[in-house]
Order: sequence, then C-alpha cells, then structure tokens
Amino acid sequence: MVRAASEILHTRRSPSFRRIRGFTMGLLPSAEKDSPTNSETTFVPESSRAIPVSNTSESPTRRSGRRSLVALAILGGILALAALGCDANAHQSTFGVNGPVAREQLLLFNVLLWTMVAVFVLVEGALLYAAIRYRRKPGDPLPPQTHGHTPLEIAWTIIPTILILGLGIWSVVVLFKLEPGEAIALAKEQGKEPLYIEAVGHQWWWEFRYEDAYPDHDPSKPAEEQMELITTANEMRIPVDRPVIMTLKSDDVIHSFWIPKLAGKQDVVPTRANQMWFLAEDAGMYYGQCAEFCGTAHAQMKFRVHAMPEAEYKAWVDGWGGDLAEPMSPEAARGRLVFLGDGQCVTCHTVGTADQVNEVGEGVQHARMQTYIAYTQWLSKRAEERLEDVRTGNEPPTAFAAPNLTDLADRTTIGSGLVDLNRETLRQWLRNPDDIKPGNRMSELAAIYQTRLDHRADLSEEQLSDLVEYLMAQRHLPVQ
Ligand code: HEC
Ligand SMILES: [Cu+2]
Repeated sequence: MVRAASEILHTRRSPSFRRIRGFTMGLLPSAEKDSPTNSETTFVPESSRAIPVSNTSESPTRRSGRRSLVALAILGGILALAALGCDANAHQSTFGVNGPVAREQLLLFNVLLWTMVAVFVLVEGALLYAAIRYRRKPGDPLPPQTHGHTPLEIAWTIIPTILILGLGIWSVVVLFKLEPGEAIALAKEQGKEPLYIEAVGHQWWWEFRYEDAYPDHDPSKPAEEQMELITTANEMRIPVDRPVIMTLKSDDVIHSFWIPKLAGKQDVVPTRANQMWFLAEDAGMYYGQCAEFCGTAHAQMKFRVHAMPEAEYKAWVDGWGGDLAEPMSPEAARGRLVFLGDGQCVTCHTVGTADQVNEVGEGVQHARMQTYIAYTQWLSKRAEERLEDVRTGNEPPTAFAAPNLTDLADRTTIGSGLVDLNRETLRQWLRNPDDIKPGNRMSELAAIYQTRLDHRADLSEEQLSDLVEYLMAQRHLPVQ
C-alpha cells in the first residue's frame, strides 16, 4: 500500500500532471494552453511547482489516513442526519404510531429490519474476520483446498429459507389485516358501525366526503334524517376508537394518501376506488400528506386528521352546515355578496350545503371536475377553433372543483394544510393564492386573477376585508 501510494505521488510529480495543474489553476498563458508540445519548464511557474513537492513532507500513509477519517466523518454525518428522521415525535414520523394498523405495520418493519441487520452483521462479520485473520502473507504456501462442506451447505440453505418463508408469510398475514374486512369485524366486536369516508385527491388538495357521518343511527329519527351528508376539504374529523374505512378516489392524476402515524400509504388512482382503514386511539391532530408526485404543488398537498371524543365528533356532525355559531356581521353579509357576485367564488366553491347530488346522481364537486376536464380538453384545441367557439357561443362552461368552504372557520389551515388559518393568511390567500401556494388551481383558473398584470385579485381592499369576514363567519363550533 505504501508503495502504491508513493507511485501515485510519483506520477503526480510528472510533467503532465503539472501541466494539468497549471491549466486548472488558470495559470497558463492562453497561447500555450492549446500547445501539447510545450515542455513543462517553459510555462509552469515556480510557485505552482512547489506545491506537490512541499506536500511530500507529509507521509503518504498519514495523508490517506486523514482522507479516510474525513470520509468516515461525512458518512457519520449522513447517518446522523438519517437518524433524525427516526424521531417518533416528528409530525410525520412512522415511529410515533397510534392505533392497531400503524402499530402492526411498525412491528413488521422493526422485525424485518432487525432480522436483516442481524443477518448482515453475522455474514459480513464472518467475511471480514476470515479476510483479516486468514489473510495471505508473503511466502505462505497454498492452503489446503476443500470442495463442499455438507453440514455447512445445508445450514446456509435451510436458515435463509426458514427466515424468508417466515417473514414472507407473516407479511402476507399483515397485508390481510389491512383489508377493510378487518375493520368491519373489529367494529362489530365493539358493537359499533365503522365510519366510511371518501377521500378524493385533486391537484393539489383533498376533498373528504362523508355519506353517512354518524353511522350509529338513532332509530327514533326518520330514515332520511339518518344519513348525515358532509363534504369538507383538507381537514378530516373522526371519532377516536372507531374503525375508519377510507375509499380513495382521484379526479385527475395518481396521488397517495398517507397519515404516517395512523397508517401506511395507499395509492389514489383515477378510475379506481382503493380502500384502507385505520383507527385512532388517542384524540389529537395527525398530519397527512400526499405521497406520490402529482405535479407542481405536490409537496404542498397536505391534510390533517382531527381525532376527537365521540361526543365532540357528533357535535361537529350535527352542527355542520346548520346555523352559524354567531350571526353574521354587516361586513360578513356584504362579503357574501362579493362571494356570489364580483368575486365569482361561487362558480367553484360551495358554502352552506353539502354537495347535493345532482340529476345524474353525482355530487356537485364531481360535476365541477368533469367540467374542468372538458374545459382543459377544450384549451388544447387549435386557437382558431377556440376563437370560433367563443364567437358562436360554444365555449364550454368554466366552473371547477374546489374545496367546500361550509366549515372553513372550523378548520385550522388553508391551502391544503399549508398555513394556519387566520384573517391575515386568508386575506393574503384571497389577494393572490400564489403568494402562499405557487401553482395552485385557484389563481390559475379564477377569473379575478386573470385581469391584472401582477395576478392579484381584481377586488378592492374593502371587498377583500368583507370576504375575509364572511369566510371567518363560517363557523359552527364554539371557539375553543
Ligand atoms: C376557478 C375556481 C375557483 C374560484 C373562482 C375560486 N376558487 Fe378558491 N379555490 C379553488 C381551488 C382549486 C382551491 C384549492 C387550492 C389548493 O389548495 O391547491 C381553492 C382554495 C380556496 C381556499 C382555501 C381552502 C382550503 O381549505 O385550503 C379559500 C379560502 C378560497 N379558495 C376562497 C375563495 C374565494 C373567497 C373566492 C372568490 C374570491 C374563490 N376562492 C374563488 C378554486 C377556486
Ligand atoms: Cu397528490
């Protein structure tokens, strides 16, 4: 090794090396740069020649020792950084789990990981030990040659087979436990009904639909009052200790639904309805995130799950879409008019109702999404054809899917979990949503952002204030 290092050092001192060195340091006069026939003495300045020579005062072994120390330090740094991701208290940690689903998944992960670590340490350890202990020294004769060792061969075939079969079978068993059937069985055991929620992924926000938000029906009520229909966005409320079965749909591209502390990821695929379930044991807020790259604002497609005691949850369900917690102020009432009028907010947003089912049996949001698809297809037509459509009144309608704002002020965030909801952030959002969430579909499509060169809303400051008051009045729960 010492010899090899000194050889490297020797080549480094060769004229060609010095030529390259001079070149990279920008010391070469430009005329000489292109001339391969130049002898080093003609252009390498004394100062640069001195550098490799002075380096030889340090022994090559010490230098390579220092290099491997640096490499070790970098590797250690990377590992330490990676280990930071293991903090169970982090917002989106899969280590701080809650409920049976996430716990089962974490157990599987841990057993797989530590079994593999044990195998790795044993195998690599034996390898390293043999390589070092039985290393060939100069003059050593050829060691005795063996061909096959039956007990050993049997052992290293059987042990991995048992390991892989065992872990494989267990993985499949866990997979079955993640099926909604398990949730239904668990609910039955508890003497309850599971809660079904539909999550629809949109670029770049989440819609949550509850077709029957309080599944344990009160038999004294008439049948039509039993179904509690709720449509909300980006913040989901669930009761604790009740299995929740999610049906996952997409209106555009593939998303992935992930609440790290409650359950692993599940893809959200257009034209499919995937299912998954989880159960929150502790009340509190759980962070969610789209986990499949789905376009510009993918990383900003977050959501929240509020798990609450059954009674609190029921109060939310009962209050949803009903009377406001406080009567609207005059400003808020004016804001309602901006919402319906100059702001044209109502072309996309709903306030005050669940999305009623339309004539064809599909929700308003869904109908709006179909409109969006038709409109974007229309946009891809040739400009002359589109001009002709506009002239003849054949332009398709422009009303698109957007978060239902009925319970906006009961939520804690806007922009799909991006910033805390308060009067300032709301105002900023309305003035120009791009300031908070670049690439969002609201500023891309809403008419009020298309008329000014700075892409700000074409609304007066007063109209913005009124809108903020109106939206902040959309509260049904008492303020905590
Ligand atoms: C072209 C359709 C469209 C119009 C018109 C529109 N919005 Fe939006 N709005 C959206 C979309 C889409 C989002 C979701 C953006 C995101 O998070 O990526 C959104 C988000 C919001 C949010 C945040 C909701 C949340 O939970 O994160 C608020 C508040 C809002 N809009 C208010 C308004 C108001 C007030 C108006 C009228 C001035 C308006 N919007 C006009 C499409 C629209
Ligand atoms: Cu997504």
